This record gives sequence, structure tokens and C-alpha cells, in this order.
Amino acid sequence: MRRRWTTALAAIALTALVPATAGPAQAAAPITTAIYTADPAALVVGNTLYLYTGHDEAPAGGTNFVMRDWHVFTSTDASTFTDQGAKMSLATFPWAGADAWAGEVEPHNGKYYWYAPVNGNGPGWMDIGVAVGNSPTGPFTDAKGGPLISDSTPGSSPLNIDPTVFTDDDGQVYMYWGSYYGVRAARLNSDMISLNGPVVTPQGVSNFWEAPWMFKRNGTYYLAYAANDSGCSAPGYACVRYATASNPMGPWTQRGVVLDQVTSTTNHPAIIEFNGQWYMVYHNAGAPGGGNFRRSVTLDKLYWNADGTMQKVVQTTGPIGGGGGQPPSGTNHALTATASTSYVSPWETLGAIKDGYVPSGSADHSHGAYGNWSHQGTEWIEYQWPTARTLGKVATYWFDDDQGIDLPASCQVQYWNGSAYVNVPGQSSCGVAGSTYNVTTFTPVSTTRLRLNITSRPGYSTGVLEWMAL
Ligand code: FUB
Repeated sequence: MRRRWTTALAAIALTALVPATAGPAQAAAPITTAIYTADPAALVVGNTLYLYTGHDEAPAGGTNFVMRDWHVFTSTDASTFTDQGAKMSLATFPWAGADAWAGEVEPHNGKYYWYAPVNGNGPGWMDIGVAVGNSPTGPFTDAKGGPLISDSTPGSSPLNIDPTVFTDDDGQVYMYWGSYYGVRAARLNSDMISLNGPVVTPQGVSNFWEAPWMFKRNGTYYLAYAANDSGCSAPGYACVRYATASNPMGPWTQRGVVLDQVTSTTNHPAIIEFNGQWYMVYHNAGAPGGGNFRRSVTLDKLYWNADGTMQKVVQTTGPIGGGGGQPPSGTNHALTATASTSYVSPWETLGAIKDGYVPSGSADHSHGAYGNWSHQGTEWIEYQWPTARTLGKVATYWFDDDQGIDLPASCQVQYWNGSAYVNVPGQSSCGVAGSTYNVTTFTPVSTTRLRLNITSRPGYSTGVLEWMAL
């Protein structure tokens, strides 16, 4: 008999037992409120960020998924998104009949392969199909004429959904997928529509529930996935955990939670770098009229620790990079700069000013800080790049330890004009407020070096937690 039990239905049943105090997290701004979207996958091609999403069409009060097609959204600033329309649907797979669930697109040899779980018309429930197109927006056609993965695939998952496809530097392509605690992995042939070897169960992906997302950074493989253990989410909800490995097939080491539970019972990550900034793309129930079967894709900035672990994503309630304690939007060139200074105390860490951490306040030394105690007067910090960057803004989060380091009296931004440091033209007020990002704008300059001169208050030294160059 065909199974009809869904991940979210199970979650709903459990949710009924949850006391009100176990309420969901705050909702972030959706990429659209025109339709309900879910299960994001992200891809950068050229200067465009593509989000491939599912499409929730359940009626208000509906108790099951109604998903018939997938949409493509594009953005050049990760802030505003354009719906390019339903670029793939169940009709793309003539052998399938329902459940257009969580897919992902992978480029290969100039084509774009869209892997998607669907309810096949054959035996079993969910299968994974693959379509191919000549551009990131298609048009997409069935590449295989039948499932790539089905319940009859030896060693497959208890629920064959949520494929994530990853191409390593040597060109080998890997696919991870699964649900019901059954993560699976296999190599793909370069035709992208057949397996190269057996299906395996990768080791060490602890607490895996579903929704894997694989990527690589600085030689380390990362696998983020939805988990629903009591250590990370209320019953019926899911968080996003992640694991790392030195080999694409594992073994994996679980590293913790990168996204807490959201307002929908399901949770689904896509992690990507775009214009020098990392993002967590996910869904929640935050749009007007939203719910567990009327979800909305959203994204928030993701920051790294110096040891290669990810900081837990802060779920925002408004536009990315909104004011207050949040960093401003834009490409932060500090992340790719080399930092230097006139003086740093031996126990402090200059590199902390460019690790992308979002401090909780000016006394937040948890991720290190630049400090120049016991120097007083004017000291400077500087960024240098191998090639010129166009810069028109800095954001400075001052360090204040309520002891020898205090907020500065004043500051001045300078740039290297090719032969000397000069003040940036048209500089706005160089803010010295505590516990916030002080944004200083100026007429954009093209330079390989940017400097911040910091003048202390009498009797104190100065320090910086984050210095962004945008
Ligand atoms: O959208 C249907 C299913 O819900 C997806 O395949 C899962 O990842 C969960 O988000």
C-alpha cells in the first residue's frame, strides 16, 4: 500500500502535545508573499543568486502538502528577488503524479541538472528524478525518463527525498538524500543521470532527519541537515545541524546547530556564499496566512568562526542587514583583506575585526577583539588587498571593556592613493557609539588599502570588535 504519512503530518501530531511556551522562533522576511514557497536550494551563476523553491498550494487550514511545481527566483543583491515563474512541474516527469518536493540544481558541462523528489506512479512512494536545461532557468526536460532513485534502488533511504548534489574539485559528483533518519550517499557518473557505485549510508551524520545540503569551504566538506532531536528543537519541530568531513563520503563529525527551529515544523537549509557574504536560506511559516503547509523561503546572513565552524544564524524579522545591532548590507571586503595595525596588545587578536561575527554588545569579547592597551592617542588599523576594491562605506563596532579600553574620542577613514594615505573624500560623521555598527560613508574610492585612524579619550586605550569595509 502506498504510504501517505508525511514528515510534517508526523510533526503536526507531535505538535499537539507541545505546551504553548515551546513556541516557534521569530519569522524572517520572505523572498515573496505572492505565493508560498518552501525547500530552497541556492546556486550562484555569474552575478546572480538563483533560488530554486518548492511551491506550497495547500488551502488555509490544510493538513497536508499540496505541491505541484517548482519556482526559480533570482537576485543580484540577496535582498530583492524576482520570481521567474514555475520553471519545472510534475508534468516534467510523465512517470510521476504528485508531491513536487525539495529539489536542487547542479551545473555540469554547461548544462543544469535539477534533481527532484516526486511521487512516482510505480511501486513505492517517493522517487528522485532528474531534469536538464541549458540555462539556470531552463527550460527543463526529463533527463532520464524514469527515477534515478526509487524504493527498489538497493540500499536506498526509507524515504527517497531531498537530494543535494555536490561536485568536488576533481569533477566527481556526489548525491546525498533521504529522510526518516535515513541519510544516503552515492557517486554519480558524469552523465549525471546514473549512479557510479553503490548507495552507502555515510557514517557520523548524527541526528539526521532529512533535508541535507552539501558544500565545501577551505578544503572541508560540510553537510547541513534537518534534525529533530530534543537537544535542538521542540517536539514536532526541526533544527538544522551540520557535520564536517575531510572526505566527501565521510566519515562525518557532527558540529552542532547552525539554525534553530523555525515557525514551520519542517526546516530546510541551503548555505551559500554570494558576493563575499555567506547566507543561510531556509523556510518558515512567517508570511501572512502562512503555516506548516503554506511556508515561505527566507534568508539570513551566516558567519564563520576562525576555526571553520559556523555561528548559529540569527533569524531576523526584517530586511537583511537592517539597522541596530545588525551589520549593514553589502559586500564586506574585510573578509578577504589582510589586516595590519600600528599596535595591538600581545594578548588581543587583530584578525577578530574581520571574522564577520555579530557582537552582542561592545563588551562581547567572546570572538576576540583588537585592543591597543596601554597605548593612548592615535593608533590605526588597516586592510590591504592584492587588487583594488571600490569602497564607499565602513562599519565599525567598537570594543569597550569598561576598564582600560573605552569608546574612542574620534576616528578618520583614510585610503592609499598610490603614494600616500589621504582622508577619504566626503566622509560622513565617523561614529563612536557603543554596542552598534557605526556606519561611515564616503565618496567611493578604488584602492588597495584602507585605514582607520582611531584617537582615544584621555586616559584610555581603544579597541575594535568588527570593522567592515563595503
Ligand atoms: O516540502 C516537502 C518536504 O518537507 C521536503 O521534502 C522536506 O525537506 C520538508 O521540508
